[in-house]
Amino acid sequence: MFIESFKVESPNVKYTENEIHSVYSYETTELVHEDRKGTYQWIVKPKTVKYEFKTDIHVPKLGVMLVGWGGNNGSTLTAGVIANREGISWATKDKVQQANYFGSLTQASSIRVGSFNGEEIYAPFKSLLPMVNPDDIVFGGWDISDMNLADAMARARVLDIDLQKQLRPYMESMLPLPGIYDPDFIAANQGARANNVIKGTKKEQVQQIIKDIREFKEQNKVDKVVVLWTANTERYSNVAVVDKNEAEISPSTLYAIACVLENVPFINGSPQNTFVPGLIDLAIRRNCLIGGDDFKSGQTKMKSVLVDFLVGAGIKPTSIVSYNHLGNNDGMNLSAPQTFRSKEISKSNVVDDMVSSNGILYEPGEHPDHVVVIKYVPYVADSKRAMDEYTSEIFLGGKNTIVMHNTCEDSLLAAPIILDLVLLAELSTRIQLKSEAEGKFHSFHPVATILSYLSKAPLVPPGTPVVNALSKQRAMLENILRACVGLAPENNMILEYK
Ligand code: NAI
Ligand code: DG6
Repeated sequence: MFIESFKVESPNVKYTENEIHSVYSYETTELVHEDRKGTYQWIVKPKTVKYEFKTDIHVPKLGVMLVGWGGNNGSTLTAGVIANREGISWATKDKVQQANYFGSLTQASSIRVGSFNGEEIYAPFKSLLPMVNPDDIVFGGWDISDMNLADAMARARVLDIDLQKQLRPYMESMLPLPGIYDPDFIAANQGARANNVIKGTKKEQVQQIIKDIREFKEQNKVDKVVVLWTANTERYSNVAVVDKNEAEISPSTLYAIACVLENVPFINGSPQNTFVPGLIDLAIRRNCLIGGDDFKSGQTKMKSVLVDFLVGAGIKPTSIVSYNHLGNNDGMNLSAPQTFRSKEISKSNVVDDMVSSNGILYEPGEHPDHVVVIKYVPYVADSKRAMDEYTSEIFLGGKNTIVMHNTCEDSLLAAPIILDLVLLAELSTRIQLKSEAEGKFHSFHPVATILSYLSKAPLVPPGTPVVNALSKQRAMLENILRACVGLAPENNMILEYK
């Protein structure tokens, strides 16, 4: 059964005018590694740590500024939110289609609340805590191409034409602000669209971005802004210093610096190393949320499910070959070796945690062969083809090969993920916590691991394990939000019926 909402009643949870306060018992383990007369032994000690969570329930008016607003993702997301807000429907060759938020974890997925009369009860994910309604987001942002958003939507060739016609009046007046352009960081083939760029030194460019954010906030009367990079994939950068105007500082890092200085959350949807060590330090010092990297939309999402299943079932993946072809501007940009390399790295590291979790299947340091190929084929436009071959060793030396072929508009997968990223980033800035050992409430660590489910290469604070397995990432996110309303983690034990 599906219910729309619920309220928790518990001595551990208090709802006030301003916040939800919960007291939470975190059941965990402490590991001790003991040397007993030359024989090492692992001792596992269950332990309970008391936490308190405080969630501010005032949902702000949210502004979202996209870097690369006029790209396929940026224009598709903006169009999709307007279509939902305006309740637009349109004719396709199959039926009359209503706008929806399918593909968004927060808007279109559910959580299990419990059992009632022998039936499982589910509620919308978004009913867990007060969240911004995506229909109310004000969009803005930057693009090195000056095309208005209606024309950008047409250029993207993603949405049905009847929908585009209805959206055009809403989007024609939306103009991206000039962006920071450095041809050294993206493919040379992008030069033709760079007609809307910020001049000046790197320091001046950062100052301009700060000014843009302030003006956007003021003009649109929004309470909070989140900035998200959905611009071209850049090549990896080396470490450098802004004040010296050093060439190695990428545009994405400059936007991120501006955001951190302005205490505006910044999320990186592309694979490059925007978050260089100095920037991570700055974000930690200023307690400003940063998150990324690279949207986990299709092939990688599948991989982080399938390899988790195989390794979890005691089956040994030995070769993973992932081939893609696509014909959108992202594909064109990725046809250059340096930008491809950034994507190759982020697509290739996604099975490491699963492989290292099973020492029965893999020797220390052993890895499956893992190859990623991306080709640019203009004709297929945004409709990306992803073909994957997984070969595994099974019982008694047998081999099992699974082949998948996926065809899908890339931007229709990415847009709802962008939405989740900004909604969850905003929500997480309203949550405070403290453990029994801590005197004062504090926010989550500024490096937002809570966003891992949505990222191909989750950025984590130094010394924190990286989790790629999709089910673990979802459980982490859901269980943290459940803790904020005093609900136990979903353990799937269903002991009531045993
Ligand atoms: P796109 O090429 O259509 O859009 C990127 C936009 O960024 C373009 O309009 C371009 O003019 C603009 N741009 C480039 N450099 C800029 C800068 N420095 N400042 C401001 N604007 C700039 O690409 P698309 O398809 O929208 O993808 C965007 C990014 O998201 C790419 O890096 C892609 O790899 C990444 N991504 C996409 C996924 C998907 O499923 N669509 C999944 C994972 C990542
Ligand atoms: C080629 O794969 C283009 C990329 O930008 C991808 O479309 C994007 O990173 C999505 O990747 P995945 O692996 O999540 O489907």
